[in-house]
This record gives sequence, structure tokens and C-alpha cells, in this order.
Amino acid sequence: MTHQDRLDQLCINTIRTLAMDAVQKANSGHPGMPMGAAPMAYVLWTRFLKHNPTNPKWPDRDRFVLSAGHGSMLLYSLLHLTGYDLPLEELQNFRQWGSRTAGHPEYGLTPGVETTTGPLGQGFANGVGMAIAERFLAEHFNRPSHTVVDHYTYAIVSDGDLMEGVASEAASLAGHLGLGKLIYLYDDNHISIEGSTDLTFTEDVERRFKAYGWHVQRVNDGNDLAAIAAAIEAAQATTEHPSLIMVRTHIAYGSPNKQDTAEAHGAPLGEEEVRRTKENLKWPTEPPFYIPDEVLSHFREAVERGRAWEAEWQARFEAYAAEYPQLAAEWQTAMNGQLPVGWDADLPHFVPADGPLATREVSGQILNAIAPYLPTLLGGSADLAPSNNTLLKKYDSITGDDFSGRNLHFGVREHAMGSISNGMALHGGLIPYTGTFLVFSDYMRPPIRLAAMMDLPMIFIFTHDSVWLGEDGPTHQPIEQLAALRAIPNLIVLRPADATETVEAWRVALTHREGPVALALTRQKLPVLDRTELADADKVARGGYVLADADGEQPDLILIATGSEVHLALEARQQLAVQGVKARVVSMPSWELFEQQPQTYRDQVLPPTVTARLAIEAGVPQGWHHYVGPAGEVIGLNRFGASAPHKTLMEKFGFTAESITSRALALLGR
Ligand SMILES: Cc1ncc(C[n+]2csc(CCOP(=O)(O)OP(=O)(O)O)c2C)c(N)n1
Repeated sequence: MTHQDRLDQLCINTIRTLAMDAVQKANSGHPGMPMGAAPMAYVLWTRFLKHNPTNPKWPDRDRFVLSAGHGSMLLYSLLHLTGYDLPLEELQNFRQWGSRTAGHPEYGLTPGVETTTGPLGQGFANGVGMAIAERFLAEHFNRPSHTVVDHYTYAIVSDGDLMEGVASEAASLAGHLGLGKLIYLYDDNHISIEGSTDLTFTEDVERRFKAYGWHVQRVNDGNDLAAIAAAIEAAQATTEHPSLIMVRTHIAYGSPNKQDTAEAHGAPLGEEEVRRTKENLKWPTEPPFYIPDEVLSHFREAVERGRAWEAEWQARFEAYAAEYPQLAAEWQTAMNGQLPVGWDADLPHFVPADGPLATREVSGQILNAIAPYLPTLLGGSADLAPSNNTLLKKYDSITGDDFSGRNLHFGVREHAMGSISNGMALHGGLIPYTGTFLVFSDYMRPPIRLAAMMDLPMIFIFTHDSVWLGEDGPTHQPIEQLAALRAIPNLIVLRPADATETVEAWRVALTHREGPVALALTRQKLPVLDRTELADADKVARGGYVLADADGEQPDLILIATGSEVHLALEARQQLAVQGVKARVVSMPSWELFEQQPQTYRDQVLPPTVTARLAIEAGVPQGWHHYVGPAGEVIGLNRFGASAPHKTLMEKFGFTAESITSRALALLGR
């Protein structure tokens, strides 16, 4: 054994023992995965990963995703050892209240964590998004002999990751696009929670990934550092295909009784087994969390190396900025997540004569009006672009050979579309958007939830937002989807009532940077409301506003509606006026934005003294009682839809001005 070999072993065993000790102390967690995957992680982090521990946000760093997020102690050990702002006490407080070492890696909580992982498969797909972002930004910003975007995206993925459908969707697209700078290490340990992967996972992963168009290699011994390094080098040299390196590892490597068993997956090894494992690894049994000095100083070389890398990049960037000042400024704006001044110069303006217009159609006009001002606005649809109106008409499609276009085609892969777009947002520099039917938001729920958890400024476009899509019938008609989206904390759901509100909804979507926005847009045409008679739509940003009032007097009744039901409420208001009933119409495009308003504003819109309230929305009534109160009622849908023309459905389901009027009169006891 050379000195270097001995040092390598010490470093790897440090990762293993830190994981064992932290899980043991927390009495909870997953020791096995970090113990098995430590060698590949060590090789990657000390010999390949271009990162700067003292500036985790250096824009051109390599991205590293621990998709098998349950092995979080692997990542925390690496972050601590290589010199990120994650002191040893944080590792000793693993999984405790207030610590920065949560059970699964959390983006925004721990410096150096690139994405929140834990739900298996998500990290896999996030990495694909990061690699797409890198390639798009490189294409857009790099110039001959001026390379400012040039990095790899690495991940460690597990059996569970590869079993999840979302990984298949993402792998298929990554292979199709030939993402050569995407390199995944597969922790092929043959164990998941219920036991051997022989129970459920016997497919030929190698041939599967080759079929997707990936470059696949095998490392038969997960402790063979030279073989791991050689495979990573070969993966880097493969520029036209993403790479999967299948590394045969052993869960809980070194544990005399738990290695290669599912028992080591998700529970502490136990005091006694920890002791025996340390003995087996020729490690001092005391103290816990022991880090030999030479190990720390070896890992900490990452700090100087990282500074030098960033400094070298900074010099490159300055030379670039000198030659291309405008591009450099554009880059800065994009990377800072800012909108260029004047981005909204060409936002369309609508008057009633422009209508009727479907809000999806208006959304398409808006996208095309802002795209020239937002060079890194990048998105697409899951094969529904013509229906979702997500196409940027003046721009080409992105293909495996050419990333100069602006239209991404996700294929029929909603789940991966969401997760990949999250990865694009996490990378930075892009404004990602997605498109599909509202009913298929169910297929995207995991990434929407994670976007909300990570405060990602995602824009999720959902069209065909109600049963009024008509003939496609119940399978395509969203009923509970609005309620389901509203249940996600930190997600803003916006359902604009007409073209003008759609413009304002998009304004919110682009300027809201602290979390995702879901736009619910109609398939069918709606009248463009007459803003000379009604309130301005700029109050969309307040979530709800008085659209039409009862002529300065206290209203007898408040009609609250969203989206395509608002114009019906306005018609009902007129019918009620004929009957001597003074009704106020509140347009409520977003509950979440309304809830953020001061109580005084909310009370102005919904005066507590007016208890006769009727909410109208073509979806489950769930949640509306909060706004209509005990004396109010909801016109909603408590059943799945039906296949029929939309006008027929509106009559059958009681969504006409006449039926709203009679419900209102009944509510008032008339
Ligand atoms: C979407 C999702 N489903 C279920 C789980 C619960 N879970 C955590 S790890 C795991 C499987 C573990 O197998 P593997 O990925 O091979 O990890 P290893 O046992 O090698 O650590 C499961 C089912 C999860 N984290 N995410």
C-alpha cells in the first residue's frame, strides 16, 4: 500500500464512520448507503467535482445531486470535510430540530445542497434539467474562445431511483437529447427496503439504459478507486450521450453482520455493531465523529482548489465581459434571477371587441410577446403545445443536435417535465415553464410540491381548466385539481377570468420569485370584460377584488367567482338588479394572494356584515366555505363531468346566469 492508498482508505472510512455515528446518535437514518457508496463519492468529490466550498453558488460549478436522498449523511460528510459552512456540530445534530442536517437533503437549508431529494427519482430528473440548463446557457452565452458556461452534472442514484417511473421518463429524454455532460453513478448494491432487489428489480439495467441512448459502463468492485476514476474519465470523454456508471457496491460495507442486508438500509447499526464495524475497518472505536487530521487536511484541499477554479473562471468572465458587455450584462441579470428592464413593454392589452378569447390563447400571445425580452425563458409542453399555446412561434425547437432554439419538447412525460423543469430552475439562469392540461397536474404533483418546498420560481401552465372543455369527457375534465393544487403550501394558483386578468396573472407569475405559480386557463372562449365599466384588473395581484359593486351601497349579496365563472356572475348580478337585489361580484383569481392581503383589504372586499354569499366555481366546493361562511352557499361540482358540448354541460350542471340568479334569490329567502 502506498501512502496515497492509505490516505484514500482513511478518507473513505471517515465518511463511513461519520455516517454510522450520526445515524447512531440520532437513533434514526440510513447508514448503509453512505458506507457502500463512500468510495465512489470520494473519488468524484476529490478528483473530479469542480466546486468551490467557500462559494457554493459559483455559477459554473459542477452540479452534484444525491438522488438517493436517504443517504444524506454521505452528502453532509462530504460537505463538512471539503470545507463548506457545515460544522461538525451540525453532523452531530443530524435530524434534530433546528439543525442544517435534515433527514433528507433540503435545498436552501444546507449550503452545497443543490436540490431537495428524498422522494426517489426526483433527483435523477432534476439532474437532467440541470444538464439541459447548462447546455442551453452554453449555447446562448458562450462565444468562440470565450467559454463562461461549461460544467458537468453528476448524481449518485440508487436502485429505488431507477425503479421510479419518473427516472425512466427523464432518462429517455436525456438520451434523446444526448446530454453528454450528464454523468450518473449508480449505487448498484442489490438491496432495497424489503430485501434483495431480486424481489422486484431483475431487469437488465445496462441494456435498458443503452436502449435509452446512454453510455453505460460497469465497475464490478465499488472499492476499486482506479476503476471508478477511469469510468468517470471515460464518461467525460463521451460527449454525445449521458453516462451511467453501474458501480457494484455493498450496502453497509464493513459491517460484519449487516453488510449486504436490508437491515442496514434504514436503521442505526446499533452500538455493538458500530463498534465491531470500526474494528473491522481498523478504526478507533472512540471517540465518535473522529476525523484524522491528515484526512481533514486532504479533503480541505478542495477549498484552495475551489478558489483557484473560481478565480480562473472569473478572469475568463471578465475577458468575456470586456468583449461582449451586453451579453455579460444579460448573463448577470439572468443568473441573478432578475427580469430585464422593459420586459413587459409588449404585453398585450385587450378590449371587449377583441373577444371572445380563451385565456389559454391569451397566454400564448403573452408568452410570444415577452419571449424576445426574456432570452432565457425556456419551457414547453408535454406534447400538448398546440393546445396549451406554449409554443414560442419565432423560435426553433431544441433538438439533440441544436440547442439554439427556445422550445423544449418534453414528450408525453408530465412527471419528468415537472422534475426536469425544477432542475432547470435550480441550475439558475433560466425562467422555466411547463404546459399540460389541468387534469394532468395529478401526474406532476410530486415536482410541484417540491418546487413549492424549495421556493422555486416555476411557472406551471395548465389549460383546459374545467369541465367546460366539453366533449373529451370525465377523464379530461378537472374537478378536484384546483382544490388539490390549493392544498399545496407556497404554491400560488391563479385562475384568471378573462384576457385582461390573464395578462395580470402572467405578470404575477414572472415577478413572483419566492415560489411556484400555477396558471389555470380555459380551453373555451370567454368575453373580454369591459374595464371601462368594471374595476381594473391590476388587483389580480391582490388575489381577489371587487369587480362590480352595488352602486356605493351595502350589497345584499356577494357573488364570488373565479375564471370562466366570473362573467356568469356578472350576468347574474344584472338579472338580480332587475329583481331589486344589489349584488357585488368579487373576482377571486387566487386564494393564496388574497390571503396575503391585510385584513382591512380582505374586509373591504368581503365585508363581514354581508353574510349572504354565493361562490361559483366549476370544481369541488371544498375550501370555498371559508369565504362564503356558514350563511353562504357554493355552486360547484361534486361529481365527475360528462362527455358533451360545453354549453350543454353548463345547463345540466347549473352553471348559467339564470341558475345562479335563482340560487341567489333562494339564498336571500326570496
Ligand atoms: C418516491 C419514494 N417512495 C418510497 C420511498 C421510501 N424509500 C426510501 S429508500 C427506499 C428504497 C431503498 O432502496 P435503494 O434505493 O436501493 O437504497 P439503498 O437500500 O441502497 O440505500 C424507499 C422505498 C422514497 N424515499 N421515495
